[in-house]
This record gives sequence, structure tokens and C-alpha cells, in this order.
Amino acid sequence: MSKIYTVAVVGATGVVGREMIDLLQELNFPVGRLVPLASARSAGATVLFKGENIDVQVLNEDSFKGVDFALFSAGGSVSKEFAPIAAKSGAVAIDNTSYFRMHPEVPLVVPEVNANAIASHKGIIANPNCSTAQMVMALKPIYDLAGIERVVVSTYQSVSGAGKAGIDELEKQARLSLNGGDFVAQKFPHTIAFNLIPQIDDFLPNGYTKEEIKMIEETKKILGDPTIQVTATTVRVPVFVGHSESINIQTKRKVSAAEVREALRKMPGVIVMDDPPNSVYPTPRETAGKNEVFVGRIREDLSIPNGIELWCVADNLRKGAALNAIQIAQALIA
Ligand code: NAP
Ligand code: 3JN
Repeated sequence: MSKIYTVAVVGATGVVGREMIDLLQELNFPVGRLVPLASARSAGATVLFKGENIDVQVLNEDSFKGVDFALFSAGGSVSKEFAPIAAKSGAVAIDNTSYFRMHPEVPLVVPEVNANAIASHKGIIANPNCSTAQMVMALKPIYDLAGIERVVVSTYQSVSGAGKAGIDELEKQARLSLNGGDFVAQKFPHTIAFNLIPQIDDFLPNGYTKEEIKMIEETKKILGDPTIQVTATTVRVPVFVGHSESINIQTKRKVSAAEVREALRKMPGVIVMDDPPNSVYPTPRETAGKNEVFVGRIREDLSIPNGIELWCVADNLRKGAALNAIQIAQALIA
């Protein structure tokens, strides 16, 4: 008989946690017992898993007894305190927050790109930022084909990246706006309805945001190459689900758009949608709810000898967060 596992989801009532629970069911992950965990605010709440309402428990130091996999998405401070406790209890903690990502002893993993890093784990494995995860899926085949000198990326990130509060704010503001009402920005620094905000997370003294620095540093760690030059501008857009990215890649050797298209077609987890004359390219609306990373608008950059331009879209709650975490657990089992 194949083994079944006890899986804890920390942040089970959140946008990412709920997606994890849905995906555990959808992917038929061998769950023997599900342990949904959240804060005291969720006392009395339940989550639906395989047709059963399961009580959400309040996270505490004893929550991880008998747990095999602990999937964390309840913010960095929760992971800081409880991921080591989970690991000490014998679970593998798979952390969706930024807290451990750049820790030298913690592997940062996108299984299709660097599954080999998993073996070095000491009880905690980090999941990248959503914008990084989809970008490295598109970069990896190009890196293997031609090497990468420099990446310039601009993101168009949906409000679900900011959790339930982000989704609620866009919905409320959009309705009020269409009805001529007044709205107050709470979660985002400006009104997000019918607007764009070139700020995700806080600014650092160098003028970049923390989200941009996460993309820069995490990309180098996952591709295992600190020499790649990366610069990023991250922008919040009024889309509910799905992050989009315009990526410019300067390769080490000249490659044609056709070669890149072919390499991306062979990449597991990537779907090439690239037929511009027929307006075929990925959009967040079409790709929300899907597990793959979609790439289109692949072309040679006219401004430099070794440049490739592309457009990359993925469901930020799936490959960007919940799906990648579960794929790490699947890789551990395999
Ligand atoms: P969310 O919708 O606001 O949900 C937050 C979840 O965390 C809720 O279940 C909440 O429980 C729980 N929580 C908060 N404080 C807690 C505490 N002290 N103890 C136990 N549970 C606590 O946010 P989200 O979008 O799901 O994101 C959650 C976290 O995941 C983020 O803070 C971020 O670190 C990470 N994340 C990562 C990515 C990525 O790119 N990989 C993307 C999005 C989010 P209650 O309902 O009880 O408050
Ligand atoms: O805003 C987005 O689109 C992605 C946000 C991710 C996020 C939000 C709050 C805290 C993170 C993350 O995954 O980097 C964190 C964090 O853990 O630092």
C-alpha cells in the first residue's frame, strides 16, 4: 500500500492556504490527515476538504505532532517562529514567505528548475516569491540554451498577491467607482480600481521596493548563478488573479526567437502561446486557475545584438505559491 501523509496548512483561511487545500485535493496528494491552522481570529471556522468540513485549529507549539509536511503561508513572523518548531517535530516545513528564502542553509526551490537543491534541506525548504517563480520557469531553458548576461523585468501583479484584503479592496473600489462613490485606499498606497500602482511592498533607500529586490536575489539563487544581472520594476494592476511580466533577456550568445520558442516548448510546466498575427498570447484572465506558466510575444530585441523579449503570465496563487509548494512535497516523496 502506498504511504499517506499528515499535512498541516498554516494560514489555512488565507488566499494561499485555501488554494493549497484545493490543490491537495485536485492533485490527489496522498493526504491521510489534513491539519488546517490559522490564528485565534479563525476560531470556529472550517475548511472543506474532500467533501468534509474540517475544523481550523489555532496554531500553537504542539500543532506539528505527527505532521509530515507543514505548508506555511501566514506571513514571515509566523514562519520565523513556527517553521523551526515544525522541523524539530519531524515535519518538513515548506515556507511560502520571504523569511528563509535567502538563508544560505535553506534551499529555495522551483522543482522544474532546481529540484536537485531539495536534497540539501535541513527541515525547511523555501518557496520563492510568486513573481520570481514564474520568471525562472521562463528563464531556465534560455539560460541552458545560451547563458544569461542580464534580465530587465517589469511586472503587472494582480491584487490577490496582497491576500484577501487586496481582493476585497479592488472589488469594493471598483463597485463604488462605477456608482460614482468615494473610496479610501487601505491595503494599497493609492486607489487600485482603474489605476496602476508602481509600488509593491516598502521602498528601500536605493529606490527599489522589497518586492523588486526579492526578484533580483531569488533569481540568482534559484538559477545558481550570482553573475546574472537582474533589474526589476514591480507594478500592481487591477486584475484579481494572474501576474504578468515583460521580460528582456540579454543572452551570452546570440539565439533566434525560433530557438527560444523551441526551448520553451520543451520546458515542463511551460506553455508557449505565441501567434501574434492571430492575437494569440497569454493574458491573466485566460490563465487564472491553470497550473502552467504561459509565454508569448517571443521576439528578438532590435536594440542589442543578443536580446530576447517575451511576455510571461501565470496564476500567482498556483505556480507562484500553492502549487509550487505542493510540487516540492511531491518531489520529496518521489
Ligand atoms: P491572507 O489571505 O491575508 O491570509 C493570511 C493567513 O495567515 C490567514 O489564514 C491568517 O489566519 C493567517 N495568519 C495570520 N497571522 C497568523 C498568526 N499569527 N498565526 C496563525 N495564522 C496567522 O494572505 P495570503 O495571501 O494567503 O498570504 C499569506 C502569506 O503567504 C503572506 O504573508 C506571504 O508571506 C505569503 N505569500 C507568498 C506568496 C509568494 O509569492 N510565494 C504570495 C502570496 C503570499 P486568520 O484568518 O486567522 O487571520
Ligand atoms: O504582492 C504580491 O503580488 C506578492 C506578495 C508576496 C508577499 C506578500 C506579503 C509578504 C510576500 C512574499 O511572498 O514575498 C511576503 C513575504 O513573505 O515577505
